[in-house]
Amino acid sequence: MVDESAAKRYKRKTLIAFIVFFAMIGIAWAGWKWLVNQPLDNGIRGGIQTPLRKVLDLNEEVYSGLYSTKNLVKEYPKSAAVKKARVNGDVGLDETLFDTAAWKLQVVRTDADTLFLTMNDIKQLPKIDVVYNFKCIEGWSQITWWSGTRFSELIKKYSLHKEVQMKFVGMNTPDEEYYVGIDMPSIMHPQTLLCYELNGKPLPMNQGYPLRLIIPVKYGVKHLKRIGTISFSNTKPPDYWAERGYDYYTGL
Ligand SMILES: Nc1nc2c(c(=O)[nH]1)N[C@H]1C(S)=C(S)[C@@H](COP(=O)(O)O)O[C@H]1N2
Ligand SMILES: [Mo]
Repeated sequence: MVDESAAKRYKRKTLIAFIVFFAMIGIAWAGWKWLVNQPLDNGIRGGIQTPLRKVLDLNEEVYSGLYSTKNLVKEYPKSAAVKKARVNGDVGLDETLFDTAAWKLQVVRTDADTLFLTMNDIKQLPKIDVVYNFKCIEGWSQITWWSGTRFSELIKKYSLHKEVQMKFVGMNTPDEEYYVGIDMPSIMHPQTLLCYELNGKPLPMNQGYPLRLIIPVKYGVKHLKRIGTISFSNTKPPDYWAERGYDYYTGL
């Protein structure tokens, strides 16, 4: 008698456990189904579902809000810099298509008149060195020594007052294959350089000759090599790696 009811209870419990178990699987499956069926955000390649993108955007807002331009990235003595800096990423750097002699930096002003600057124009601006720990998102870092002029000197020298009121700066390689978007506080940061020297010598071709961006407050992806065009906008300019699923700001 006693055994029988115990067995019955046991059977019922097992049944309930099974029902709950399968219900959970059902819920998880339905949730997953829902997520994967959500529209993708506008990424070119690895686009992600909009609910996931919303979480990423929220993270970005939190971090860019915490980030302060008053903070300087740690600097090192020149002697601490690597003699042979690692080369990474060659999008937009096809040498066979690049006319070194014809290169000019194009600065597109908001009223649509474009400045064309030579390397000589840029070298007239105050020159500084920045020695810092360059970090790539792929998981390597190294201390490197760069020289050039602060981005903010360009703004000052060419009276880009209207432009600096904008929220973002966009940069492209001359062939427009690689491009980045940078928030104004980061591009105006005192350690952000229009850079033309590495270890005291002109930039090598594969590291962005004649002019590249050095932006210590960001990961490597934002350090566009071989600047062709600079533009200003209130909306996020297209960004090569953001379109491939990376965080837009990639701040440190
Ligand atoms: N034009 C261009 N700039 C670029 C890239 C690229 O592929 N093309 N890669 C970026 C990435 S991911 C990194 S880590 C740095 C590497 O700079 P380095 O080659 O001087 O080490 O350049 C950035 N700038
Ligand atoms: Mo990188």
